[in-house]
Amino acid sequence: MTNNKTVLSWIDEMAAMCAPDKIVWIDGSDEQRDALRAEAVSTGEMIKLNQEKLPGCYYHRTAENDVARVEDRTFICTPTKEEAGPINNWMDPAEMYAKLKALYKDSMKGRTMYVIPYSMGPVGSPFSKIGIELTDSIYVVLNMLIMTRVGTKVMDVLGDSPEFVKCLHAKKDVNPEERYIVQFPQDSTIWSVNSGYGGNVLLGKKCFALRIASYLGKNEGWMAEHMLILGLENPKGEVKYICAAFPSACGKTNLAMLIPPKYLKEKGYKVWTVGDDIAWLRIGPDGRLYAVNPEAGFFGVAPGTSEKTNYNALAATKKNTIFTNVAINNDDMTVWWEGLDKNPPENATEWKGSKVNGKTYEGKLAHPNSRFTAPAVNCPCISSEFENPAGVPVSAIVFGGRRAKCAPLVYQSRDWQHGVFVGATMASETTAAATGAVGVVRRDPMAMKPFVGYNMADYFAHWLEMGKKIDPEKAPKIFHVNWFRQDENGEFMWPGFGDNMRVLLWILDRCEGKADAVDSPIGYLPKADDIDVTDLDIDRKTLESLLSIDKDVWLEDVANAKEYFAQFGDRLPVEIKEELEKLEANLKK
Ligand code: OXD
Ligand code: MN
Repeated sequence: MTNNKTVLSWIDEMAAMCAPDKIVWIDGSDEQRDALRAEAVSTGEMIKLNQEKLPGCYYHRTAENDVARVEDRTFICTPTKEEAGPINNWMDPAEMYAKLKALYKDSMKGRTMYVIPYSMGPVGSPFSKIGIELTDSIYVVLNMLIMTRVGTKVMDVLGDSPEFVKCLHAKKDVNPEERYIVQFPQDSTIWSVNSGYGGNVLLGKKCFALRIASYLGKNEGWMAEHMLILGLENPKGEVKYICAAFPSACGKTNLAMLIPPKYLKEKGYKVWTVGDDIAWLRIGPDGRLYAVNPEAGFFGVAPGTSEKTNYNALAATKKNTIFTNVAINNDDMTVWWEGLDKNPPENATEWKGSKVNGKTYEGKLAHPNSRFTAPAVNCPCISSEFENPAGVPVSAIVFGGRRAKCAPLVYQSRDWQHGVFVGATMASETTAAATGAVGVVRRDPMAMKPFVGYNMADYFAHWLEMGKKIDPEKAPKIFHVNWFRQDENGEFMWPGFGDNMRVLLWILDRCEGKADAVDSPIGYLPKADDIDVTDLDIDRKTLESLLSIDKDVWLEDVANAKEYFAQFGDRLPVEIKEELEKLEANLKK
């Protein structure tokens, strides 16, 4: 497929270490994909689902000890510990390479090494980057074919260039004690061993598109962010784009595929999905910020996904989808998970593989982190700009988290620097609803805590730098939202889901200078009258309370943030420190 010397000598070196029986290049053709599906079914690696109800859909079960990303075994191996920063695991690169080489040695004996050339972002777009993943897992190949753009066309674009991310994955015996997910940012290299679970082995996603890409972005003047991208179309047919970052389990996929409330739908409002997890952001020739989704599919959490909660995501899983660790309905070989409907299959196989009566089974039929890998093109609301190599212009950036008491429904930062501070202080809480206690705060700057490929303090500095390069007239406005505010009884005050559109409309009105706001110690708050509550069962008092701030709660949060920032020492940009001091002073006024 290629004469690229760097590629060929790297593959030779990796093959000499892993000792596969054969090497197979993945060309991106349907024929090869179909043959691999058949082979995986013949060995039991995949199970064929009902091809009439779910055409092209397959099932895979991972090892019980291998069902999620493993943050404690994920490393950023920069030459010095300081470059990786205080919140990443670090090991000296030479030491880590030596350790892993011993694990990879002969790991593919009797197996096939697949070579997957892939593009993150539309093939050939100036936004895009190329990776090559070597893996001994057909499951990985089939997932990569959905999640990225794969094959000969990618090698054609790469040509003789040595610029690609070198990704190596060996499944080995999935020993959790010897599981490593390792990024070497300076070498554009990712080594993953002893896992077969998505986030650890689909190396284009978190490892490349966030960790390695965030490092490349810092050096090259762009950004890789844990953000959804959506387009909101108004009745005049104008579409404005919003990028939003939320920690896991805060509804990113749901917001990206939102269905507007009935009265807005009738007026002609629509939402289009560009991406549900990752955004690559670059400054365009006109000085505006543009976003591309580097992925080609959705690797979504299945439980909780239903026609009601996310019609579009569910629709996307109806063909050419891989289901991992959900339950199987043996009567018709379809899939089921908690929250799909209220009708668990009687004749089920639960995620670990036992046959059970789903109606009386006490445990979970699907693993809480069970997933679907669905092609983005299946999504009914996929944006017409999804493949646009130039990306979409970003009007607003939204940060958010789960905050029972602290953050109001929405507020706007005063300017870019303040917006960066708002992102840097992002946090989410674990809930303790039973006792009514406020949960434990986990700080998760820009939702990048598990994904930043270098020192988080330098990452804040990079955000600040980017703000200086974007045309100030055209810079996205930065907001913070909280769909999870609770009342005294621990009840959610805001309905969420499709109704979040009402908040997005205020955000876009602010971007266009059409809506008013109240200045407050934390930033600009909406007036209750400016949030459209047509057809919504919410009283004025609740709405006002959603838009209020409790200074004592905020001062506690300031103290928590101060403690968090202290770990970055002198490396923390002064601007962040200044903003924190300003906030504290405002709250004490
Ligand atoms: C995540 C994911 O864990 O997208 O954030 O899978
Ligand atoms: Mn994610």
